[in-house]
Amino acid sequence: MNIGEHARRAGSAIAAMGLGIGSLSQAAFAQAAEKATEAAATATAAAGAYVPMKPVPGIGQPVDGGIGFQQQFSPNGHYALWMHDALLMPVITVISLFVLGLLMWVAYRYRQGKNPVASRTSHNTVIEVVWTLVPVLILVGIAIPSISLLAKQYKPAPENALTVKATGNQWYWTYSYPDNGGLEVISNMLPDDEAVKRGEPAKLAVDNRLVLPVGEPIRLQTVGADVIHAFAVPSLWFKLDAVPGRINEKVLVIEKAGVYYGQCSELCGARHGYMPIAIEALPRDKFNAWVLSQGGTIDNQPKPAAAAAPAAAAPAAVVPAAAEAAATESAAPAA
Ligand SMILES: [Cu+2]
Repeated sequence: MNIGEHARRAGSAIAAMGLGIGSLSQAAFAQAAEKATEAAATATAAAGAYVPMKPVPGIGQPVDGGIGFQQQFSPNGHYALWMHDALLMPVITVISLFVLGLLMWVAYRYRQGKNPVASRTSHNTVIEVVWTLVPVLILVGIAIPSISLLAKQYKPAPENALTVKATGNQWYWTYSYPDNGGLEVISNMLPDDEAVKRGEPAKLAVDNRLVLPVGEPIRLQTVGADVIHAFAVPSLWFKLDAVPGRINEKVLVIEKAGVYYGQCSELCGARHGYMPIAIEALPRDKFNAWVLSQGGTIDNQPKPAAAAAPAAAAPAAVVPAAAEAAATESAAPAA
């Protein structure tokens, strides 16, 4: 059973109880929620030890002879790939062919041998209006989806999202999980023979992967420990600079469980090409089991407070009605 679901239900149940028993204090509620989370975590720990997932060939990694984008596994990735494949490429192709055709036609039709007397035409209002208006319309047509893609990429993660921080070092990555007891993972590239032995692509496989839950928004933060690096995973449409002295953040949603490879994408020194990224996306319960197996905790997750929030908001809506009733009641004896 999905642990998030489990504790959410537990949280809602407790919240409902809290509604019924008005005397149940906030602290007692928090304690009860914590116990429910603990119980869920223990159940998850018993579910089984973590075994690194095998990657699927051609998924989440480059393919031989590939010239296009990798298959996408995030909502922004689908949108951006659609924009590239269905909008930009056709527009570029049509314009390039049109200009090429025009040039060839002019060079042939108006060659000196066939056209000894050059035209003296210098203005043509219709053509001038057309060649101004048509490019403007094309650019507006591109700008609308382009700006909306930008907006989607800048949309911050929801408040209760899991936070994970990727730190670029010369020349490896460290991943920390502040929501999971500050768990930290150091990730180094595997030697080629070891990668191949494990059925993974050489120069992309790592010893310890960045394990993330699938199907939920993740607040992925990046920072550089020494120089500027960039955290980039093509199949998740994710690229974010890791700059010393500042934290960048972007939301990441991975739609499907699997292994996704990426690389540092900012020239960061001699071994820039040897600090790959390997993300393993797991269902929530398996992710929690992995966290526990690494010595982390499930404190902020699975968000009993977040699940209780709508329930907690409900009584607020009820209050005015209750107050109204009380007011009527108190007014009644006076009448
Ligand atoms: Cu780097």
